[in-house]
Amino acid sequence: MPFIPYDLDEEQLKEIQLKGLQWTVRHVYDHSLFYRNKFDEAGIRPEDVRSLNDLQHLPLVDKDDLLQEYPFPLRSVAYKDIVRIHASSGTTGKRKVLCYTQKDIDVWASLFARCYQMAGLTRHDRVQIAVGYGLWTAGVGFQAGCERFGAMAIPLGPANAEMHCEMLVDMETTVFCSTASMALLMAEEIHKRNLLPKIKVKKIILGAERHSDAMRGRIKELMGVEHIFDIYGLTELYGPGTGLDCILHNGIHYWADHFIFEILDPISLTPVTQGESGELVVTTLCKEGSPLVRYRTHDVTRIIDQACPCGAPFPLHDRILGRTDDMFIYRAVNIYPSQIDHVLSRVNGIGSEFQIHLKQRESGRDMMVIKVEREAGESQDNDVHLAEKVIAEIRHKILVRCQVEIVDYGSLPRTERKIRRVFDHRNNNLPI
Ligand code: DLL
Repeated sequence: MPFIPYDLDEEQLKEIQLKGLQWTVRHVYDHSLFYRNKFDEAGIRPEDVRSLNDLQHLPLVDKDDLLQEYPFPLRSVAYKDIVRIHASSGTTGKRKVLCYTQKDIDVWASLFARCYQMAGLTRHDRVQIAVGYGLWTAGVGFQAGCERFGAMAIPLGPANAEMHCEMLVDMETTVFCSTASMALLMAEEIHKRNLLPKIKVKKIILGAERHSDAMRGRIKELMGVEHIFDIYGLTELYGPGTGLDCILHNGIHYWADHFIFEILDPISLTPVTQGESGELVVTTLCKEGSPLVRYRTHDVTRIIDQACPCGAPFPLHDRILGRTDDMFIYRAVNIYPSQIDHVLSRVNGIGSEFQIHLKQRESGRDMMVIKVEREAGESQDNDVHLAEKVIAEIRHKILVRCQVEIVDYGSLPRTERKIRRVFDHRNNNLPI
């Protein structure tokens, strides 16, 4: 199957990146007032970009720029050449709207087809798509990629559990695609209905939100699948499908012939030491409608500096570890939800689902309450001991005191979209 160019070598990749960077900078300078102003302010002209090293001199673009330029931020083509728009799934403020030319749509479908190839699908696979369609890039991204790849798309969208179960059985679905939250919801539903002997799902492709090892473990166990693949992407970068882990699961291979990924320290905005984690900053190499030059994703990851034995010529980045803007401050300590997740994942007897509630006592002192589910089948008798264990681990690993409430398995909300973990009730400071 021709989607992944296995014969590409490092030198060729660099050449493609330089050409793509030069094309992009020229394209946006000539066609977008926003970019032209930004480059002029920085004293940079397109012909100044002579090597890949010159990328670091280009100004950064942030999500505020997109909001200010609403409704067509970064637009670098005439309106008549825009064939579609998508918008981010954000819940507050103005949406981030991005525009696509026909070429953008085609490139995106081909890149997505690579993801299916990377996951080892064949044209005999039947792909049930359980992510939302519409303004969000998810549904149409999974579907166009599936059609380009040549497998059978079963386009349900989030639908309801009943319908998903029915189609999983009747269509003999082999691959299930969803958010991590939805995959958990479905895995529990299949278990509850005792459907495992009737379904043929071998692979799950999930993304759109960070998820823990505990959550993956639970999904894998309940759905009896061989592989869970992590797919990354964001609306600004076409949508889902910027890369996927291969069956060796060493990290996410990203399409470095279409994007340049930099990892910067989110405070100093300078490159981190090779292999360190930091904020992912992306530049597109052939995107026409809304190209990105050094766009701050606010997602935290690291580049994994090793060749993967699978033979794919594309570099690896780690799973998304969190977002720089997810961080909250509790009793003067900076905490990412992923740190809490990490601690919880290693305590026996609790499930994968949790919520963090930040409150303020009358004394003005902050309080953090972690609600976490007891593992399925565990008795309540052990709750006090479990809570003490979690409190001690949080104190030991994150150096803060908290309260812990152990709640029934299945009592915290499940969602088919992205799940919310942090509820900040301090000064009516909702939500994170
Ligand atoms: O969530 C695109 C997508 C849909 C990706 C379905 C994968 C599957 P947005 O709504 O623009 O687009 O949100 C993008 O979601 O910046 C990350 O913070 C988060 N995200 C996406 N994929 C992952 C992942 C879609 N695999 C934002 N792991 C990104 C962790 C992810 N976080």
